Amino acid sequence: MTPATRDRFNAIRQKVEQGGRLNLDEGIFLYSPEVCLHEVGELANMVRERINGNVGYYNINTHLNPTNVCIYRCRFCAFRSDLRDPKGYVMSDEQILARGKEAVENGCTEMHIVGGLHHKLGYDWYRGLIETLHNAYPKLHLKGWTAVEIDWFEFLTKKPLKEILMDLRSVGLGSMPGGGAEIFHPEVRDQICEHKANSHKWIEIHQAAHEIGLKTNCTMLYGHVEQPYHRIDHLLRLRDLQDRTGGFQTFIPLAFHPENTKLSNIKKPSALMDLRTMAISRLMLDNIPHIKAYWIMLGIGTAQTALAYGADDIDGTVRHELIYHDAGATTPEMLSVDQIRQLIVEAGREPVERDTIYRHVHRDPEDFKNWSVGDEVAVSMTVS
Ligand code: V47
Repeated sequence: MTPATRDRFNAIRQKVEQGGRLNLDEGIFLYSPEVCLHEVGELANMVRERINGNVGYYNINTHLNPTNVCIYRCRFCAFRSDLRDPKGYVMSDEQILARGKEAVENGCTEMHIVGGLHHKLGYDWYRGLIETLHNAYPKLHLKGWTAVEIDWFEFLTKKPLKEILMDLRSVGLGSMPGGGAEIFHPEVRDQICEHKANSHKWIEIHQAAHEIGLKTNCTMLYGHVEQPYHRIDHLLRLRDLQDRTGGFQTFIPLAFHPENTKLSNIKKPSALMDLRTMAISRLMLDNIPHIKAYWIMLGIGTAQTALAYGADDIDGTVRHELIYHDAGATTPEMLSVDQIRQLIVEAGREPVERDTIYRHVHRDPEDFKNWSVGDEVAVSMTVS
């Protein structure tokens, strides 16, 4: 680093060590290639250990994408289909229930449910799917429907957001995933997904969820047409909502996968960019307890490394993931529990199984499928 860059970085280091909050300019500065990535990582690791100690969290989960038919044509998406495209599908109740059965038989605590906005299916179909699964498998946590879907339900039902969210919760929705956030800034959003819920709507929906006590996650899709300014602006909007509600559990930076998308001319971000984004996210989001290195998207090696660059969670064992695999992800379709624990151990962290809302999961050593939840995991958000 040049002396001027070193001085500026040292001032940031001091601020972070004292529990100070980084601003827009400081965040953008950390993206400059002349700022040593490994020092940014070391700083993020300090914050990560302050908040989460030496733990590496994982869960045992599965995905359900009940339809890929979608009214929107987001340019980064390889998963969606037109209504009459032979690739389009809608799962039947039997298929959906079979997935629930498979999940429970494999000891899953969570099902992550997202799909497309199907032109011909009403709100009752999306609601009924949650109800059917929950009635059949009440212990399975249903983390479902992104803010983009909730926005669509608002359009379909013309009901207030909180009413919709409470209705979904009453039939078994446990929490909401963080998808659909992409990049909030309109300079970027208008280029990649101009028609869907805008940043204000996404934030309004997560705020409504938090206000009724529904926990949610948040994401950022990076590595396409955005610049560092747009990424930091995005993180600050999330930080601002978290200051107001405290309802976000984990932030997941999502690296763009270009294959089979309308942006296939763009190169996938490098592992170094992934690690830098992970570290900067940890540093900017000083009020979000967890940062997830989603191994499906990062690849196993980068996800392991990310556990030393700010991340404390690597998502789950996963099954039936389609969004990334349709876009060229070369990661396995799933990991066994032994494999996921081993990769956390290899990274020098202590593997801890959590449920979706970050409670410890205890399993009967004689019968893996017999599990119960304990206390919430410990996080320390203050600097002593
Ligand atoms: O919103 C879609 C992204 C998201 C591509 O909450 C793509 O725990 C890269 O939100 N390349 C859905 N990204 C996935 C998601 C998620 C994943 C894991 C955990 C959680 C959680 C949430 O995936 C979409 C979009 O941002 N996406 N296509 C693509 N080609």
